[in-house]
Amino acid sequence: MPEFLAYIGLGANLGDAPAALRGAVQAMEALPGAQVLQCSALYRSAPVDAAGPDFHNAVVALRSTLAPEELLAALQAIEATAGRERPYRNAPRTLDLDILLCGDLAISTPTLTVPHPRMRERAFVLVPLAEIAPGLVEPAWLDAVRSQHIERLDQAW
Ligand code: A4P
Ligand code: MG
Repeated sequence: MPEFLAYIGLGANLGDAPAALRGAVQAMEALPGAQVLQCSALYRSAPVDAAGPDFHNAVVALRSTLAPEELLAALQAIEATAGRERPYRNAPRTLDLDILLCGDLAISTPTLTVPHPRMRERAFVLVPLAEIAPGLVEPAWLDAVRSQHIERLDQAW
């Protein structure tokens, strides 16, 4: 598999969410076949199409020599280690790792859709993604999600 640059969206709104996101970055750094290149700041955001407490969100860029489906499996294993349960769609979660982009690949299989089908509707994805990869986010997309509350946290993480 040729290597590609993947962008991963991280989110959590149960338990110690910043610690869960930190642990996820460390686990991604430890993956054979993936190398974390960039991390956005940590953001706090109001739930979108979901219930429960505010989320913490971030986006990381990683170079992957894993195939996209292998990367998805590795990310799901990291979610499972963080105690992720799936009682229902969009339930509050200890850790959610979504593949946003895999280079310029377009993927549509029963288990993986890339680009992530809902990324353009979500400030909690677009704002941190624009921070580390401004060229990938069109100003009009950011404009369209302006009403979604998101706050950049200054804390190191
Ligand atoms: N799947 C397909 N494509 C992908 C992809 N590109 N990346 C499949 C990851 N997974 C992908 O995901 C369900 C199935 O999607 C997986 O088994 C995989 O085969 P899931 O994480 O188990 O379920 P989910 O969380 O209910 O779905 P998903 O897609 O993660 O939810 P969303 O739509 O991303 O929404 N509000 C704020 N403020 N911050 C958030 O982080 N997150 C959500 C989750 C809703 N509201 C939020 C936030
Ligand atoms: Mg997910």
